[in-house]
Amino acid sequence: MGYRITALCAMEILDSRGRPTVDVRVEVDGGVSGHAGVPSGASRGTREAVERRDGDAARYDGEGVHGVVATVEDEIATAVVGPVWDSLHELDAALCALDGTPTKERLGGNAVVGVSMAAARAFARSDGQELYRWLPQVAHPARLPVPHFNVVNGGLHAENRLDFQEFMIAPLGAPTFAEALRAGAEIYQRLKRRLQQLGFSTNLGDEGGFAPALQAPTDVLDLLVGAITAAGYETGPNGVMIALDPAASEFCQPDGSYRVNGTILDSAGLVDYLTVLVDHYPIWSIEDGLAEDDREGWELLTDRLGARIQLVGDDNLVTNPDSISEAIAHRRGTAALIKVNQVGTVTEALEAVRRCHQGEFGAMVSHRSGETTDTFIADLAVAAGCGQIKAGAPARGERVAKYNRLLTIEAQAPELPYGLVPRRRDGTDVS
Ligand code: 2PG
Ligand code: MG
Repeated sequence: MGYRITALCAMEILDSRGRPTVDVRVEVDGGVSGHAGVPSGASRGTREAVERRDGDAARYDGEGVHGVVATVEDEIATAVVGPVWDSLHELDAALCALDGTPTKERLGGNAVVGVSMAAARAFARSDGQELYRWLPQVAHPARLPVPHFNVVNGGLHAENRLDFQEFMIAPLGAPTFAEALRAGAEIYQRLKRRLQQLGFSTNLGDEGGFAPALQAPTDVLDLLVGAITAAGYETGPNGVMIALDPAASEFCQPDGSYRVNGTILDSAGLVDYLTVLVDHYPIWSIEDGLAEDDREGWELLTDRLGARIQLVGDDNLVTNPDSISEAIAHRRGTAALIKVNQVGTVTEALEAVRRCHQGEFGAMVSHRSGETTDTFIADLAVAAGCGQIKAGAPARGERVAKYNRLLTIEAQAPELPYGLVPRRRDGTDVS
C-alpha cells in the first residue's frame, strides 16, 4: 500500500482580503488529486511558521507568492514526487526535514502547509474516504464541533476603535450542528437589524462580523445579549454563550501595559477587567486574553478564571506541540487554538491536538482572517473530535463554506454527536 505522488503543482490565487496566496494540487497514482488553498493571518504570533512572500514591490505591493509556487513545483516536487509514502505522517516528516528550520522559513510555511493539506486530501480520496473519516484519530472520537461565530470584528480585522478583535456567539446548547448554524444566522440577522436601528454601519470586517463604530467591549456585549434574546434563544450553557478573542498582543504597549477602551491597564488590571466581564456576561471562553509573552499574566488569569471558563492560547502557543505541553505544565490557559498554517503541517496540528488531550487541555480548530473557500478545517475539526471550531461569521462565502461543509458532514454521518467534549465533574474529559 502507500501513496505515490505523481504530480505536484501550485499557483498564485487570491484570498478573501484580495491578497495573493497559494493553491496547491497533489496528484497520486490512479489520477486522483487533492487541492488546498492556503490561509493567511493578520494578527500573528511571532513564533508562527513563516509565511514567505516575494517582496517584489512591483507586484501586489510585494505580497506575491511566485517564489512559493516555484519552491513547491521545483524543490518540494523533486523530493516528494516518485517515492511511495506510507502515510501522511511520513510525508510531513520529510517536508519538515527538507525545510530544516523550526519555523519552515526556508521553504516557507505557506508552501509546506499547502502540500501537506493537498496531500491529505489526495491520499484520502485514493482510499475512497471522506477526509474527516480518513484523518487519524489522535484524541477523541469524531464529533461535530460547536461553531463560534465571530459576529463583531475589531482589532486588526476592522476599521473601528474596538481593541478586542473578536466577539463570538457559540450555540453550546443546540441539539445538532444544523440547529447551531440556524441559531448563529438568526442572531446575526437580529444583530444587524439592531445596529441599523441604532444608526450604526453594518459594514463587515475581515471575518464577516459587523464592524460598528463602537469602542467599549461592554457596548458590544450588551448588543450580543440583546440579539441572542431577540432571536428567541436563551443565554447560558443550555443555550447560546459568548466567546471573546481580545488578541491582546495587538493592544499590548511596548512597556507591557495594555490600552483597552482608552484606559491603560497593567497585566493584573486586564485580568481584573476580564473577570468583571465574565461576572456580568454569559462568556464561556476567552482566547488571547493577554499578550503572547506575558507569562505571569497568563498564570494569573488561569488562577483567577481557569476553573470558570475556557482560556484559549493562540499567539503564545502557535499550534506548536511543545509550546502546548509547556503551557499545560505551567498552567497557562486551559485550551489551545489549532491552526494548521501556524505550525506548517497537518501531522503537527494533529500532534498539537493529541498533546491537548493528553494534558486535559481543550482544543478549538480555527480559520485565519485571510481565507479561501477551502473547507479543510471543517473536516479537521470533526476528525480531531475536539468539539469546537471558529470559522468567522455566518456570512461571506469563505466563512460559510466551512459551515456548509459541516452541514454536509452532519447529513452524511448523523450518528456523530454534536457539541463540546463532555467533561467530568473534576474537569477531565469523559472520552
Ligand atoms: C485569530 C485569527 C483568526 P488571524 O487571532 O485567532 O480569527 O486571526 O488569522 O488574523 O491571526
Ligand atoms: Mg486569536
